[in-house]
Amino acid sequence: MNLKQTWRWYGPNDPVSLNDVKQAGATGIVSALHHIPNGEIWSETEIINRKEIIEAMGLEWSVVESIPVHENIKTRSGDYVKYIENYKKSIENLGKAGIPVVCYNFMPVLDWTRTDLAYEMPDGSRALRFDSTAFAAFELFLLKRPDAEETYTSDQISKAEKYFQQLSDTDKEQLVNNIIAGLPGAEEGYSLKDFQHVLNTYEAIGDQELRYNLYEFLREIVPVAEKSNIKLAIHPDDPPYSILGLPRVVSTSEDVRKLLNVVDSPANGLCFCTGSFGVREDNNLVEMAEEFGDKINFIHLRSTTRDEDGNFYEADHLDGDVDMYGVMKALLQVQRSKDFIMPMRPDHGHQMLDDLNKKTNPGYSAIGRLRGLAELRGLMLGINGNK
Ligand code: DNO
Ligand code: MN
Repeated sequence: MNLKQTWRWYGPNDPVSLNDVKQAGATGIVSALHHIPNGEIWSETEIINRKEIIEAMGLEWSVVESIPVHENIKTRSGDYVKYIENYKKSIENLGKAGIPVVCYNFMPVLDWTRTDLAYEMPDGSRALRFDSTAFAAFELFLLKRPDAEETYTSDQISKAEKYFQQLSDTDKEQLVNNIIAGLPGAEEGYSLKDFQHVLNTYEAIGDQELRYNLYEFLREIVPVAEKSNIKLAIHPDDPPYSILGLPRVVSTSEDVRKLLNVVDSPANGLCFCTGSFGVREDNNLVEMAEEFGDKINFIHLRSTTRDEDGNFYEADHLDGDVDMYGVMKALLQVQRSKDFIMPMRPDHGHQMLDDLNKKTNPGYSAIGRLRGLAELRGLMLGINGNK
């Protein structure tokens, strides 16, 4: 079968226009109502407004990415009951508007995390990167998280210290912002002052507790999604390992297996993000595509180059450690019901060519993603032939 070629669009303020998206050859749009505060209901009117803007361009709103999950739901504290009810209402309203897929994630405190947003590649383009020494320098010497030292070896600590010493004040500020100010799509951003306070809300929440909170959330929202004809797609942890002492519960195949078993429904599905899962060597992406295929409700395709210290950078889509050919082949073989074409999007791209002179959303500039989509489309055609 084929995949639906989609493109993430941040709404009317996105520097990449819907017309640009059409020229990139995508037919579906992935979008969210970022102006609605986290936790509030997405009204039918707001949804219809966005839908009309997209359809006026001859495109389709294929996926919502994301309805953010309020921190109180993840910690099951404060007003979480109200926030779950609001979440259900937003799902129902999206169902009424006929939006087929809703993506979300359950990462504590931070959404995706990088230390460097302009890592220079040998060809002069710029990539996003996670450097564990830079991250340790942030955690140990800028945030000064009380228990942080226990999570590092003495070797890592001295490396981080050396790294920290050569940073200028501007570099330090930049590093803090890269990590906690909120990357595109992350609905929450923090300042160094608030950040430790937010981390403290997870004091009593370990792996088991976070899992429980996710599974309880699924038990509540999956039936509503199913009734509303919506397929949910949980985005994996990025990076797929614990950071800042916080638990992570969507990082491995075993995590996915468990959460899909909590509620057996076509509505309880996965966003198969190859770039995120691919940072762990023990995640065999081809096997995962085969095993979870009928529950993959949304696909993010990108590659990463990793090393054994947990460092990685975002490689070109057909380069790096992801076996994109194998993954694509496995995905194209997945059998789904006739009325569902799995939506995929090129997840991120390098800042390159003319975009190097523009202010762009990190990872979401036009030309790098256009290149990614074009390569992926060619790969698809090469595998499928003229089917
Ligand atoms: C990471 C990316 C992110 C993602 C955000 C919001 O792999 O896909 O940009 O979109 O976590 O969902
Ligand atoms: Mn992704």
